[in-house]
Amino acid sequence: MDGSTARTPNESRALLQALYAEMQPHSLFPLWEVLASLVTPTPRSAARSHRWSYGQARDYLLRAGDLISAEQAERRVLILENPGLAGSSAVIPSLYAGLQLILPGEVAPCHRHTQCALRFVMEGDGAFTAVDGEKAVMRPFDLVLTPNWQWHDHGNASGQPMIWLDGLDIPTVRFYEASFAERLDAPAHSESIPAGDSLARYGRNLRPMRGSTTDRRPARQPLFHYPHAEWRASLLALAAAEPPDPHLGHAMEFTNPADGGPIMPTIAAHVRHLPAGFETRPRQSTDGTILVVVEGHGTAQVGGQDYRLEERDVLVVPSWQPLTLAAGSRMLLFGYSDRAAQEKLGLFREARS
Ligand code: GTQ
Repeated sequence: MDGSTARTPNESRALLQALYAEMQPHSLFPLWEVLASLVTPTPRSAARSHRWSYGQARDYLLRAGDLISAEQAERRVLILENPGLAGSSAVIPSLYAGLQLILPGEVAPCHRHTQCALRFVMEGDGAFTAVDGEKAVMRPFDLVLTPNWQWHDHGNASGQPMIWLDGLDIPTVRFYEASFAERLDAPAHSESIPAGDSLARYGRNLRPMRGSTTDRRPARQPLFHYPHAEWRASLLALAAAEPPDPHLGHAMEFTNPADGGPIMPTIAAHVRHLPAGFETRPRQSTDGTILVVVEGHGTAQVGGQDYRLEERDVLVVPSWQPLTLAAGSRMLLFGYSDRAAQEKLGLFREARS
């Protein structure tokens, strides 16, 4: 018997509702009620675009600096939480951003975790991050990595506060439920290797000969310091040689010298140059991106929202929201995103108009 044709639509609806109610206690649900919201034709992000004014965040961070030490806090950081992702500590669904302060004489104790991290220096000069006992002395707008499961501590022997932006894959690791972390018994790792050693060994298109006893760093992540002086010179040389890409301006990605790919397995990072007066064409991409203004000022439009951008401001651009940037003066920007993970998963897409 064909039961469905014998019923009115209202009867069918009521029977379905009764069926759902019976199934629910057994953790069973009808896909057809939710399919359209699960498999969307284009990305739907709960994340919102947002700009953090650096000056405002800095004031709050310095006030926290008066009230809690880096040692007490383990990491003294203000989280840049996306206003559309309340309670998640995430800046986009897959990534985290925070502003970390280390005052003169302080140490953020040594630990390691399965989350990988990048640091982008916002201000201060001469504090350090040590990775597996090797210090990288940090200068403004340097990029420093702490690849996953490597011991790291931070310290500041300079006379000024240092503030940097932390970019971690905390939400990605949470999604995979793969977080492990431990503290070292000592506050700092023994300093077995001279500061800057990895940069000299692996950062100049050279490496200790494979198989030699001096090939020391983990093979897959040999380099963890990308100084501002170096990336800026490369970017400006590119800018002097060619007109900008209409959608990106002049843009260069930081690479892992081991394989030429992104800097870490989950996070990609890049820098951009926009000539004064240049306006990019709109571009969408699936990788939610965090941008930092390094030099200059301008405006951004993200999915129809307008933002003014000043030096050191931080802007988050969620997945698939069209972005245009307009440079009021020559602009240099740093950005990081989850493109590295998305490319491995075959998910990354962009659209240019
Ligand atoms: O410096 O290791 O912003 O473990 C969040 C978690 C920084 C760090 C953060 C961390 C760190």
